[in-house]
Amino acid sequence: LRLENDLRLALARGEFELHFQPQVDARDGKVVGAEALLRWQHPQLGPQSPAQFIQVLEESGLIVEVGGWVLAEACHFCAQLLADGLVDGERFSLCVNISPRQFRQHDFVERVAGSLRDSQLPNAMLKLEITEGIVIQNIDDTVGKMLRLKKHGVSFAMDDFGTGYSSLTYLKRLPVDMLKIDQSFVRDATNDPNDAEIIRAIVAMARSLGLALIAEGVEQQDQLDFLQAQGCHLYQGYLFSRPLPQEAFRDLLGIQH
Ligand code: G
Ligand code: G
Ligand code: MN
Ligand code: NA
Repeated sequence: LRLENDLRLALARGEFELHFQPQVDARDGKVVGAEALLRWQHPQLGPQSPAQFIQVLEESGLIVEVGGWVLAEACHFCAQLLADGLVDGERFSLCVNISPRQFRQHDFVERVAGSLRDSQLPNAMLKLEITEGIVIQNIDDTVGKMLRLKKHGVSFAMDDFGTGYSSLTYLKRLPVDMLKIDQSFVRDATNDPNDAEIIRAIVAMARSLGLALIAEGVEQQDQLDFLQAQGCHLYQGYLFSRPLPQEAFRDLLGIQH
């Protein structure tokens, strides 16, 4: 309850910020996207990890307000990158994590459309990361909202893929555009044959369903080599870059140019 109250105050006091982790196409080394990741700078305790507080936001319902702030802030930041000529509007995607409770809001579609309108970010640059947790609640409602957003030009990535139900039935019904291979499989891909096999299966699945694919949590060259050999080309992980504060992310794009 103490944490919940601190989080409420954090929003009011502007203690949240967003970091951005680059997503790289290894074929030409270009930064083709970024995932917005929530950070909380507590005035006394210093940086707090979302791993510790996302669940409290979700359970208290505060995630609706905080998630709204994340969307607005991320869209605004990305629109500025575009205006400054630092990203290619045709190739760069802004990825924003959406929690189940946030997605279930009856006006979720309108809220997303509102953030896009206010920021003037081209709709096609926004990609929403959802988890299987969202789907299990109510598949018809989920598909309905996704289709309405896709009509606006927004796309979807299935986050942490392989860790939830990963039912093929769900995947076939869901209008997702991209699968994100969970970092737990990437971590042991080069020394656990089961994880290597799971990755092969996910790559095959993405290919047969015509979905884009990105691997998360790539930290080592041998992991990258393995994934590339399987035919995965997009990466997000410490091998390329940690999540960066806004200024550092801008600098990275500037160097690339
Ligand atoms: O950011 P890591 O850097 O520590 O994130 C930890 C967890 O918090 C991950 O599961 C990530 O998806 C989640 N997370 C980070 N930022 C956000 C956000 O803006 N919204 C939601 N719903 N989850 C987030
Ligand atoms: O659940 P989700 O996939 O949204 O969370 C992304 C999380 O993964 C964030 O906490 C981010 O900081 C973390 N992350 C990104 N790249 C790496 C990496 O190479 N290694 C590890 N251990 N974590 C990573
Ligand atoms: Mn994510
Ligand atoms: Na993930």
